[in-house]
Amino acid sequence: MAENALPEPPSSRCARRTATPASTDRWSTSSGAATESVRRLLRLDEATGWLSVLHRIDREEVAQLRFTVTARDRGQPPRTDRATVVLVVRDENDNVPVVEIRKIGRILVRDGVALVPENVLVDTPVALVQVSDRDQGENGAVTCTVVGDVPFTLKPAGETKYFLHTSALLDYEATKEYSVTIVAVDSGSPSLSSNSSLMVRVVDINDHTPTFAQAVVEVHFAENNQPGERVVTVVAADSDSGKNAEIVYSLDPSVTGLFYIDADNGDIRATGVLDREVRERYEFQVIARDKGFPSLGQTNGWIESTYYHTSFNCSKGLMIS
Ligand SMILES: [Ca+2]
Ligand SMILES: [Ca+2]
Ligand SMILES: [Ca+2]
Ligand SMILES: [Ca+2]
Repeated sequence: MAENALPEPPSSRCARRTATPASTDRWSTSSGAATESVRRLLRLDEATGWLSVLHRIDREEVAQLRFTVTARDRGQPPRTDRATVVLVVRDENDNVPVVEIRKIGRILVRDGVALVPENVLVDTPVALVQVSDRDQGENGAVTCTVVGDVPFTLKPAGETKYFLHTSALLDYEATKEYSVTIVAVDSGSPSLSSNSSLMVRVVDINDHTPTFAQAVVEVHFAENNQPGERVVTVVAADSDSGKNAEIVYSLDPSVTGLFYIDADNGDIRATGVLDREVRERYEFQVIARDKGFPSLGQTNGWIESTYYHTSFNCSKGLMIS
């Protein structure tokens, strides 16, 4: 009989009489391990021997019922006969596929979010996708696919497992997160499907060095300045994020004592009073470093320096850049 058959419509009668009514006037099921389920789910018409369902039977709970029917006549002494009935519940496709997304390797996956460093190679597995479907046969055979234009793809890793791989390089500076939708479809007719989502957050790696807008800047600065007067401000940019983009400025040691720089904002100031007659030109480098660190030891000491060549002319005239 079919799973989920409605209780007791005439068409759902599922058992045949095991003896002719003429020779029978009483039916009963025998006691045994299955009795409780049998009595809960089935009804036997003692007069006719028709067996019908009392409740919908869920094959995923009860796949088969086996019981004995006894026919007894009214003679004295009564004579009986017994038949074993095996009722196999035919599967209906009534369960949608279930997808579970789990951690794999060193990629963190928690609460539907995977944290994937931007420097992973193409074809890196980022999550394990486990599928299940409680139905039987084709009704429980599940196929998974990734939908949409995302740099991830599924590769089968057994009948019920897939690895979610990267299919292109990631770049945190271009795209910081992806919503990956996985559709699971069973092979039932009609088929059932379910959608699951994994949010992939791309983790920044320190892969950009700070850069100055100009490689060389010439500044004309008036002599007889105030000590500590600002000469110029240099600014470098870094495309990374957080610490990977925080910049520390420093000066070439050759001008230590003559000029100093604010490590955070790039203001370069003259320490003392400059005298053009003593020296009229200073040329030195400015260094910008970011505060990035290697991620998981995959790169080695990503502290980059960028040199900024700066010339200062001390002149009576004022600053011309
Ligand atoms: Ca199914
Ligand atoms: Ca089913
Ligand atoms: Ca950086
Ligand atoms: Ca980066």
